[in-house]
Amino acid sequence: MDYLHYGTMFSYYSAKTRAVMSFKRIPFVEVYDPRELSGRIQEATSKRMIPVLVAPDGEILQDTTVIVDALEARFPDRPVFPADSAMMLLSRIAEFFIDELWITTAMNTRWNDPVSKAFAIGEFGRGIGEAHGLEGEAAMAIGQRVADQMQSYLPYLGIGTEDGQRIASQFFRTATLKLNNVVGKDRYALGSRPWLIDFVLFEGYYAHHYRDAGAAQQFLKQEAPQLCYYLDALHAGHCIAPEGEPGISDALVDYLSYVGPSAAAFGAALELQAGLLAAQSAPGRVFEKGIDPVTFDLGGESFSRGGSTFGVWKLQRVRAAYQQMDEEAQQAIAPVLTQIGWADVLAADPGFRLERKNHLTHLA
Ligand SMILES: N[C@@H](CCC(=O)N[C@@H](CS)C(=O)NCC(=O)O)C(=O)O
Repeated sequence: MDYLHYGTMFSYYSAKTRAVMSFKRIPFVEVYDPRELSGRIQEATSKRMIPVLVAPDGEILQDTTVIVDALEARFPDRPVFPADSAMMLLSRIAEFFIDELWITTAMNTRWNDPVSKAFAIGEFGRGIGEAHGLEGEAAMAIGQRVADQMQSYLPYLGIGTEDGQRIASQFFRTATLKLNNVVGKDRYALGSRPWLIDFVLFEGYYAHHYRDAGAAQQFLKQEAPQLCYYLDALHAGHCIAPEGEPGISDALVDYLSYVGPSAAAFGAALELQAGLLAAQSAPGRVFEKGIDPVTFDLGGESFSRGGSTFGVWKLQRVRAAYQQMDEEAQQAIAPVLTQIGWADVLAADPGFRLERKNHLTHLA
């Protein structure tokens, strides 16, 4: 039996795990079964989220970070983790950024553009409504219901106001033009073949900006054609030759120097708030909490949005990758970390540690 990947083409996070599996040439089937998701999968993971990966032996893996870590250990051929600790650190930084902050731009593109919104509601009807065994208007009504739920997150993501939408749009456009200088045909973030950082960037663009019809898609096709080529290649990762050593280009540093400081500022602000909550919580306990909006600099403008202790766990995971590096490697990458705005947050000691056990964030 093959792996079962519970996900959809229009889901932001599913793109990361699907592309990794494709690159690794792992046989898998993508399914979306609402009964399974609300039944045994939710029971096992305490969440109703996609993607979820069910292994041939029935093991259930939830969360893209957990899934990719497990796949890399089980399928070491065509690796996606660079052996070089500095390249891995940059990949983890990008992962925090794309998973936790860049999603704001993807939700903005999808739900605050009427063309994209209409397309997404249709996709939800076809993908989710029809999976419930419904057709036509009944399927579309389910699509509308899920769409309403997704749009209820917009204020939390900082894009419920016109000002927030404008700042997120500007950040999307500037970052995208810079990334378009990094990647292209046979050109990945770290060289001639993809690594984790590329699957993460693919997640950041594929389902919303690239796949939804609308203004962002037009912008990508017209202004960022190299990036479009790259996204197509990663969608068919099994065809990519795995040769080449990773390296850091000036164009990548330029891109990271634009997005990096915003990601670090967001992470630091969330961690500060999580520290206040941790001071009132018992160690060893489940620590899954929302974090009220924090204000930070996004692409040069003041921006506010909420977060979660889960996001802080992911930030601390980046810091752990830094702490595991030997001193020589830390010193060699120090100038780049300073340039991309991550030196301080990686060196900080927040005074508490989060861990993930049984699919949930815990206070250690
Ligand atoms: N941290 C999770 C995030 C997964 C996630 O948020 N998935 C979205 C779809 S792209 C979802 O299932 N959302 C359901 C909801 O928030 O109600 C991961 O990396 O897998």
